Amino acid sequence: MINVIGLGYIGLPTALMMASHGVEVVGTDYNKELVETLRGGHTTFKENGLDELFNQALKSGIKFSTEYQVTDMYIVSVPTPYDKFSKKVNPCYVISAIKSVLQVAPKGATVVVESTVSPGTMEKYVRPAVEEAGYIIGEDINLVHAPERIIPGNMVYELLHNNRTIGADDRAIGEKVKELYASFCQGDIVVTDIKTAEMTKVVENTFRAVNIAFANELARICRHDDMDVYEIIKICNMHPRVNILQPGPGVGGHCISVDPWFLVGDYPSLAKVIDESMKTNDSQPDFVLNRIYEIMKENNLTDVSRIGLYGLTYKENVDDMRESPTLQILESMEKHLCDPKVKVYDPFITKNVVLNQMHNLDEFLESVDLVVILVGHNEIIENINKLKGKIIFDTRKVCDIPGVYRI
Ligand code: SAJ
Repeated sequence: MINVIGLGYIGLPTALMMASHGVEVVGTDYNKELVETLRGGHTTFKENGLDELFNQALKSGIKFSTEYQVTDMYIVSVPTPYDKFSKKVNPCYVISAIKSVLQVAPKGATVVVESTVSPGTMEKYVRPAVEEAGYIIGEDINLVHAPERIIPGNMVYELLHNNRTIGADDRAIGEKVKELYASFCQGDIVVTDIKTAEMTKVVENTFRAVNIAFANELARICRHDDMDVYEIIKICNMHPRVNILQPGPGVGGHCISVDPWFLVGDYPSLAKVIDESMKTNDSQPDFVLNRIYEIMKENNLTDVSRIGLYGLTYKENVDDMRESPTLQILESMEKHLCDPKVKVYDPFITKNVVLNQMHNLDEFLESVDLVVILVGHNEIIENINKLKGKIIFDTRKVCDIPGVYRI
């Protein structure tokens, strides 16, 4: 039996995937309400194919609990927040999950940490915590790091098809964990050491962050001299060895906007390109806000309440608002305007989370003159015709109506 600890964005789909491939799984989370929701037959967030996978896993007998189970294999998938000032990872949830595992785990059990951690976290924080608790690593308990790599919006497909990395002290333990993941994963699974596994995960997300920062910087250069950044990137990407990502209103989510800071925090004098890239991405919402003010001026728009921000999530077709560029824009507006009367709408966010939030696309569009597309949800792409007659600022290049403003 496998006990998956932490049933959030990564733990839940992983637990469901294993269960639906014949593995006996108990998912554990300390959040009673979340466990009750799952027991009641409902998923806790929206994701392509998640509900179908959930039903399959239920049929295969997956169980949910607030209790840690007695078993020989644990997968820990709990949040790893980072300290905004020191830029370092805060491994407190990983450590407390492992300490709880130790209280029930039989001798020789394996704990696989899937949560993203900065390189060296297992060595600097997790090992000492286990040893202080009186356990011998490699005898009483085995530690493994198997970072997740799935992208929100396409998690179910990527869980099945992505290649994976497993970092273990002991090759045989690494192979045992590989066998478990191979029960559902059709990609290649590489077994390496723990620190390499930690580093690869952070490097992958850093590569993407730096590439997006490059695209955002190009957007600023092109705006300065009125060039079309999208056309330029499109042509450059026709070169066989160039692959530039897209500029946008900023970088959100809990991965690309966070993980690269771990390297800056740990190697401040070495991680220069990364530091600058993160600063560029973090200042992109303010760049977009200035653009909104410019467009208002150009169109003699003075009534802020006739401006509509479309999209609150960090990217398209997900319901996750962590580090969302829209929230950052609203925060900056608040600083400038005190009470931003701007209207906000997102089809994925049904609860009221910000002021002047609307819950119907038609009503939202009727109430504004300038529509700022901050997230390219399918809904807006399917309803592009409804934008005719509006002033449109499209930060995601999803709308081709003539006269549309771009980043
Ligand atoms: N974004 C751009 N321009 C682009 C692509 C993305 O501005 O061309 C923005 C998005 O709008 C979003 C942010 O970047 O605000 C991050 O979105 P994303 O789709 O690039 O990535 P995440 O954070 O949803 O998922 C990433 C993935 N990492 C890589 O692709 C290297 C995923 O595979 C990881 O599993 C995930 O981080 C994670 O959990 O670490």
